[in-house]
Amino acid sequence: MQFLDIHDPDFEQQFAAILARGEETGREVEQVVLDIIADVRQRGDEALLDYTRRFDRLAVDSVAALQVSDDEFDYAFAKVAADELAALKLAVERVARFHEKQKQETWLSTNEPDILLGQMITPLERVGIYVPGGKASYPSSVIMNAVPARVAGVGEIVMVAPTPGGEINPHVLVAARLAGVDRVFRLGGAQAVAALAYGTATVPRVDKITGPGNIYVATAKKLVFGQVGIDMIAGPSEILVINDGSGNPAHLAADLLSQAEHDELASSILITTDRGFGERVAAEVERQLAALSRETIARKSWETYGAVIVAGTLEEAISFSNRIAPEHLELAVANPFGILPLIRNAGAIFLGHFTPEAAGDYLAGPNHTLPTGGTARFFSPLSVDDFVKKSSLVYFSEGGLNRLGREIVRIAELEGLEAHGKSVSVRLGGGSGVQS
Ligand code: HSO
Ligand code: ZN
Repeated sequence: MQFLDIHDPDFEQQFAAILARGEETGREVEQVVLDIIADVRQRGDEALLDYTRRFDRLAVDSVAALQVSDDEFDYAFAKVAADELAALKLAVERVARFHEKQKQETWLSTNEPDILLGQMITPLERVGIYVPGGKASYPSSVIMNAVPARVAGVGEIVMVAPTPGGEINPHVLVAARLAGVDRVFRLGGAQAVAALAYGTATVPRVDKITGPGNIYVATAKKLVFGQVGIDMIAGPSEILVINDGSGNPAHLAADLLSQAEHDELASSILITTDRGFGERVAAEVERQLAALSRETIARKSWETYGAVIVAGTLEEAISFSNRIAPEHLELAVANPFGILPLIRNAGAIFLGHFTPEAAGDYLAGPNHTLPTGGTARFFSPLSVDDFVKKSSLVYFSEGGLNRLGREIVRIAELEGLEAHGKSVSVRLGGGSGVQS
């Protein structure tokens, strides 16, 4: 952890390493992924079986056998405790309710005579959700990806998850069912992304792929973009906490660690106007770290990419935050709503001393798939918008075309596009325009 002062002449330099995290480029990864995509396009299911045997140590003789059966779903439900099921159900309900509010309606404006203009909203037909295997296999991420798709009205939600050795996390399956996932395949890595992007005999081609994954998955998503839509390329998670000396250092230390435990590359930063408070938080982090089950990951993250920064004023802290554009921003100050209008860039904003980020990670309602690495400057959280598309609607009656036709022809002429102009002028000037 670095203990920094924003007024230190070396501050920018000291902070640079934290900003640069996770920036290593994966040229070799890209080549490996390109080869896998080409192979899946060419050999389809056969290639999927080969890679799944090789990378996931799972040997079956058809991709259909990789699809999770109803019996397996039943078995998963039987394994999940009643209170766990209740918590997951509550999360699905709350996340669905929040995302319902994001829905946009098709509209048609009629405020001009003879002309109707509008925008039609159509859900995507089929989407694919990637769920990582291993330690980052989170039921909450299944909910955060599938629920907005369902609320948007997506026709079919296909989920893929690597299952080394065949084991699939029962909570992930239960979350998938509760959130409205239609089919689950035990597939992962670049091969799963390629299968969803291009389709194979067994895996259906989707219109968009969302969900987090390792560097191979992220690279594959980038490479298939254009063939399909993708959500965003998520980098390592981060939190920035703005503090004015109010609140409890132990609480803020716990918040910083909740992000640090995700990943060695995660970054947790406190910026406070109160040096003494900052010191107490740093000491608390040390104390709490020792008791964490994921101490090794959290400690590595905190030591490498953690920081406590002392700022002169809250305004200074806020302008630093706006520059960082954090994925998660906690306003751990006495009057969070008072400073909210000054915040410009942040994926999700948690207001006040009783709103730990974890509330938003799980069930407050908003999505936990958020722009990372400063991309909150121009990206938004995953939402219903990611699962619909818009079509523009244009209707001119004959009167409408007569009214605007001359100007259309003018612009066509100035662009030297004669046929464009003619497609209008042949219709202008009286009668129905229909030649008999
Ligand atoms: N904080 C993570 C999401 C998550 N937390 C999943 C717990 N499970 C990235 O925003
Ligand atoms: Zn989290």
